[in-house]
Amino acid sequence: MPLIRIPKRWELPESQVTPESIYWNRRRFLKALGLGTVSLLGGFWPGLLSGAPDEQDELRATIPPPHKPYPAPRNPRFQVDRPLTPELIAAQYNNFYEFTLKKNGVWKLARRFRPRPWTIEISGEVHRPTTLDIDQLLARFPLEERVYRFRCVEAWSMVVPWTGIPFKKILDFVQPTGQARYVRFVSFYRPEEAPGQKDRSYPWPYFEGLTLAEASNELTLLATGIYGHPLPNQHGAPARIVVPWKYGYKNIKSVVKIELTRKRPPTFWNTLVPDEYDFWSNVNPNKPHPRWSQATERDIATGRRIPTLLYNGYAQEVAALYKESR
Ligand SMILES: Nc1nc2c(c(=O)[nH]1)N[C@H]1C(S)=C(S)[C@@H](COP(=O)(O)O)O[C@H]1N2
Ligand SMILES: [Mo]
Repeated sequence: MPLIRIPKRWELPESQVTPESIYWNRRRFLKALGLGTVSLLGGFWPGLLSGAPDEQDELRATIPPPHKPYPAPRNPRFQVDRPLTPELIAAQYNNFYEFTLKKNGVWKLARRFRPRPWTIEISGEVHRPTTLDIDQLLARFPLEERVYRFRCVEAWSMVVPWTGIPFKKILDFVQPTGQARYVRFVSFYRPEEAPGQKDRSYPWPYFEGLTLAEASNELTLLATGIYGHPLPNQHGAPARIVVPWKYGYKNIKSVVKIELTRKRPPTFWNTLVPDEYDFWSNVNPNKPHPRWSQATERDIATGRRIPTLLYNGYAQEVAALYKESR
């Protein structure tokens, strides 16, 4: 029985992108009129609009309070010349297909997900294979905060402060063998907690990969927090990869397994739609997606279109990794 099906056009669409400023402004406007969140304009506006009046408080409740070791010291070397995306905007606009394909529905469905206890197994071509409990990991490696651009292949973007561990430190700890060339990442499989995983047309669990050189780059983080506190479930609690020069889908969430390999590992979106999503997936304004341009992107906070930068603005850090324009 075939489990893999080519997703329909609407399954990773640019068209779902709606500027959040419109949502929040409209909500404020309706509140001022005493109308709450009655959906005056029907289907024209995104789904969150039809929620209860206290929905913003419910959203805020998904954000874990800061506790040790948060907030971590900010690394001043990583700044961005664009304002930070407001936290609640980032927290209600997610791609996390394990829960739902609806960006503004992820935070609600992810509330019953339990990111603790949690272990991450690191195996394969390493001298010190290990399984680390997430809290052991947080105790063993120092955290730092970095502000990065984040660019989804669907042409929306944001600027967020991640808290995480430079991934190179974890690699140094497990000691890759001389045979290691790639790093494979795997997410959780818990269909009871993640309703999207009941859709067997996707090859769950989500899987991704990087070359060892990419994984060792100074930009690559294992992020465990955002905005100075632990990751809320919708952002990939308790730990996800952040590779800011690549499209969003390379930034795999809720990682349970990391394997160093000799061969290039397959990746989730490349397996599903090989013509549209390649292994590299470096942000490149000059290389259009087969179905839309990548020259510009929409800031999810302001709704404004801005130019997309080569390697998402990180050419200085990563261009040397690529001989041709990948
Ligand atoms: N496990 C898993 N990781 C994932 C995804 C997913 O569906 N499942 N979506 C990816 C995509 S397409 C994007 S754009 C980012 C979104 O991250 P954010 O919701 O924290 O902004 O997560 C990426 N990581
Ligand atoms: Mo994405």
